Amino acid sequence: MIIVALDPPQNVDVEKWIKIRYDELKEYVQGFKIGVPAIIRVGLEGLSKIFKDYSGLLIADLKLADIGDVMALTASIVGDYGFNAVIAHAFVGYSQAVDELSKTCEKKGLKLILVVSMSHRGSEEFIDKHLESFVEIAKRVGSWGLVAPATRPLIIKRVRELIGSEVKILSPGIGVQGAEPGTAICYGADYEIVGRAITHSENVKQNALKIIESQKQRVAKCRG
Ligand code: BMP
Repeated sequence: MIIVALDPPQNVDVEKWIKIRYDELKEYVQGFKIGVPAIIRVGLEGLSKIFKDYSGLLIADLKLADIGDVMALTASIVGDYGFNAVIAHAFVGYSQAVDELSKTCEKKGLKLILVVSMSHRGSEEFIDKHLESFVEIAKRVGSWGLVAPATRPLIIKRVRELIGSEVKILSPGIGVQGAEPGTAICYGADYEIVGRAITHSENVKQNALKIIESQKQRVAKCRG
């Protein structure tokens, strides 16, 4: 299960870059995650045209971290342009923050995904110290999914123990950041988020298929 992170590099025709990757990959992956670089360059109007017929996961990764009203407004806007999931930070807390966002997500039919740990080393400086509280917030608001790092799979294992089996775990860090395909799923994740290892390669489709195959093999091994 793969979600492709579409983060276009600077010197490309962004809309074309995204469209080509969307067309080549949509049959093989479960979703696309669109981050700040693509959203600010293409705009929501342009993105909604590219993805208009897509029925998989379409995640707006703005990593919201604001007061509840503003996060709710932002989520509502991206929902109007066809996104069906949003990512927000849990560290802003429950009251007047994630609680309000979660209500709007529910109203708009958006899947809420909360970041409880990140794939870079700096996550250990502050975020990871509060892992259990962040998972608690996710439980309290009935979050659809959580982000936890493939680069530190023991965290995924811990998050899975804490959250139970219903909530989805999405794990970035496969490929360029060092984790092997399948690692996160073996430790309890549902989806592996893969960006540059697929999108910055010469043959996008071939590379995606290779990663999907290697994910399958690792998962088959770890599940015995
Ligand atoms: P890549 O596979 O190219 O390293 O991309 C990873 C993607 O996952 C990026 O879009 C990044 O914003 C996102 N991400 C991450 O790398 N670590 C996190 O902890 C959370 C993320 O959303």
